[in-house]
Amino acid sequence: MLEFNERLARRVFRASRRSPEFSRAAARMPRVNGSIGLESSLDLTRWRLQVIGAAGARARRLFTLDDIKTLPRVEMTAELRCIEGWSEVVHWAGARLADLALVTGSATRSGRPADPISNAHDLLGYAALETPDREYYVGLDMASALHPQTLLCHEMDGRPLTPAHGAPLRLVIPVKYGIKNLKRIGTIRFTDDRPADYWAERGYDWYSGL
Ligand SMILES: Nc1nc2c(c(=O)[nH]1)N[C@H]1C(S)=C(S)[C@@H](COP(=O)(O)O)O[C@H]1N2
Ligand SMILES: [Mo]
Repeated sequence: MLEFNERLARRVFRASRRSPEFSRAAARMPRVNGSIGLESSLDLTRWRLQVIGAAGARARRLFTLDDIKTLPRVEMTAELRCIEGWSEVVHWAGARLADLALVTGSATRSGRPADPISNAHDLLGYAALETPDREYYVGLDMASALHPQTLLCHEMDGRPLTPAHGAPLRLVIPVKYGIKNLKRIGTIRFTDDRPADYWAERGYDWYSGL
């Protein structure tokens, strides 16, 4: 049933269909929810975001937080919706995952910058994200990963992310439930194989679209 729903949802998914956004004044701080993959200590001076593309193409690149900050800055006030039944409007700042894919060329088979409109067949199928210790991991379909509201965030409510909310860098993806909004990203891997997903392995919906 979940897979049937996913096929339907993916057919009607459009990059132009946006999750609702709100005024900055409507934003609150959400509760801390989930600490899987955050329990081990993290040396922020040694942290790097590892981005891995298809084998053969430019395979592996490392980014510092300052590198991420050179990408166009995006601010967004959107809802974080947890599958447990609560939601909160949150103000975020960061960079689009699509812009990182553009710079690195790691989301395509050819190694060229991702171009979902005129070169869609060159895109790999999925993005796999995991914490540095690999304890928490999520899989995303490529259309959702490259959606314009899918952000790599380093600020929340106008301040740097706190460790409990995913410092130094977390995923914010309002077209998905909270479970996909992975905190403390270590690695982003683009692949044609459907990635493992922590909560899908425990019976939740792999797609988890909103
Ligand atoms: N690394 C990691 N990321 C995670 C989780 C987690 O347990 N570990 N929980 C997820 C869930 S279920 C939700 S609802 C959101 C909550 O984000 P918040 O703690 O910033 O409110 O983080 C998501 N990202
Ligand atoms: Mo959640």
